[in-house]
Amino acid sequence: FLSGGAAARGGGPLYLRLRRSIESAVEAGVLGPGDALPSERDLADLADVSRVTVRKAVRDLVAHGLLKRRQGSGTFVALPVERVEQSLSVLTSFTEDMARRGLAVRSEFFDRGLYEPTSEETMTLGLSAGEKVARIGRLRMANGNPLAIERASLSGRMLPHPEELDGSLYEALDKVGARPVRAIQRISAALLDDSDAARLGVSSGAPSLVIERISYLASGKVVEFTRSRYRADAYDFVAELRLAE
Ligand code: 16G
Repeated sequence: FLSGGAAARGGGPLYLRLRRSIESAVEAGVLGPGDALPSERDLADLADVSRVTVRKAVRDLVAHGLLKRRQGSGTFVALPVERVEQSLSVLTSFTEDMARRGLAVRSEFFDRGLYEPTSEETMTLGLSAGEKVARIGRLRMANGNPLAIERASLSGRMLPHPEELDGSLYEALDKVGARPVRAIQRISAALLDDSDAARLGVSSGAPSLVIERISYLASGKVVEFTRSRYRADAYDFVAELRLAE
């Protein structure tokens, strides 16, 4: 797939040209999911570029999720992510959703603390004067695949120690009798910015589904205002529709 050398094709820096050649080979099916990439030295010979150039192109493609490195055995074309479906008609947590599918849940926290609320948070959560907001920022993964970035805001009274949250938010809320029973969800589309794209392992500017959930207690009090960004290539929302009565 590199016949004629990467340098022979197109313009721009060599490593970008090599990157494009590898991408085209995967798109055309010349290199399939799970296939091993030739060694760094072979790639350099085939494409007639230096090993530094090969390293740069491969590092880029690993960062963008097209290639995966396996310790000790080389670099492979990544397997396509399995799409996950979430029902739009039941109020469940991410942990419950993934557990039901037999997928292992893991979250990486990038934010956990009490803050001065923004006016949007004060309004949406109905915070009283002087009340802090608890913020939880997480990268959410299923079977090791990053699926979504979630930023949740809750009243500081409802979640006074956000830094102690380790597992499921809904489970923690359940323990204090504050598990939401109703939610309004809004879904829109947006392109990922550089930092969220890097966290999700996709290229910046990749599409995402933005989901805003405001959830409520039976009393009508707002529990959470959560803005999530789900990878558009890995997530489907499914709703059952019935004939109007
Ligand atoms: C879901 C909810 C999110 C909620 C979280 C709790 C959507 C779009 N969002 O991801 O609002 O905070 O579940 O999950 O479904 P946890 O109990 O696993 O922390």
